[in-house]
Amino acid sequence: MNEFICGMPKAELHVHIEGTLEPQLMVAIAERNKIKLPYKSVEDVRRAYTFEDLSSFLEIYYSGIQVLLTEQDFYEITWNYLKKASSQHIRHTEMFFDPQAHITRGISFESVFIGILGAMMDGEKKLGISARLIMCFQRCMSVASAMEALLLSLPYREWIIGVGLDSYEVGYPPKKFASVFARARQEGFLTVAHAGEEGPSEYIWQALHYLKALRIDHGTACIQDMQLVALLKAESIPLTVCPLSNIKLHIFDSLKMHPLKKMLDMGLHVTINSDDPAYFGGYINENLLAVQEALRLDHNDIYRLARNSFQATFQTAKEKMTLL
Ligand code: ES4
Ligand code: ZN
Repeated sequence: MNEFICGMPKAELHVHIEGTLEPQLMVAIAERNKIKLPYKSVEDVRRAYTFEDLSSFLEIYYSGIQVLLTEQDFYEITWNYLKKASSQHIRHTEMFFDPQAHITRGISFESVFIGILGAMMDGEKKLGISARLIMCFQRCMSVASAMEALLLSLPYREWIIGVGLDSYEVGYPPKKFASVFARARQEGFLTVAHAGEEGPSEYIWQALHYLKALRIDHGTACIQDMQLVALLKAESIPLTVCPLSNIKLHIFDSLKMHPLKKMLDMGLHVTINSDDPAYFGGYINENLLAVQEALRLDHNDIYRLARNSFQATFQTAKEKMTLL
């Protein structure tokens, strides 16, 4: 079973590039950029990675991001992730990045984007992995700030497949960003949104209705609302579930309590993803291995998860053929 899980081709649809910054690379980049970290060693960084909830995680995550200054830094984190992804038999990945977290620190959109794009091109050429980018707006920031990021991205539109919504969830309903998402759709971006991670199922309704999200990131709160489950099934909306993330952020008490198997059995289009692998203790294979064991998934379940991951990509039917 473990070989089957690790060796099968898969797609990853929910990973934050900034969340792949491993402690070792964080320390190395901090040294190069002459930034003083609040940690004494790599072990010290790892020890800081215990979280009570989404907010306490995001504080650490945004503080880690501060070491990223140059195009080279963005190239390196992306390249590191793509090497790791390829070693785990990920054939295709759709990666989030958080431009506002960098622009607000005085870093140009261009440095962030060009660094990431360079690694994506090398990934395609040297590793044979196909990678796409989704730009996330931070829901805790203003609509004007999101619109500013959207406008800055327009010169690079052909290399950014979609827009998403992330960061602090409770108290920040998706509805607020309807106008930004409408503009993004007009400009040709596809749309996704984090919803129903820590927040209520109502936010999933809103993401579908007001943002026209084509996929929901996390979305586990849907199981509290059977009408919503029926809609997600009827419309085949993929849910990009991140089990280790959910446990680290105490969304569920343990993997055994995770609703993934229930969601599969209800016929929902779920996929498994790593979210912020450097912070949550595992990449995609570790997530799959952990849920397989905790929820006693069989070969059929695992196969469905992998098949779902390819079906849910933003690749065209023709492009999908080349991934398998
Ligand atoms: C995130 Cl786990 C999670 N949730 C929401 N926003 C995020 N950004 C990075 N990781
Ligand atoms: Zn996420």
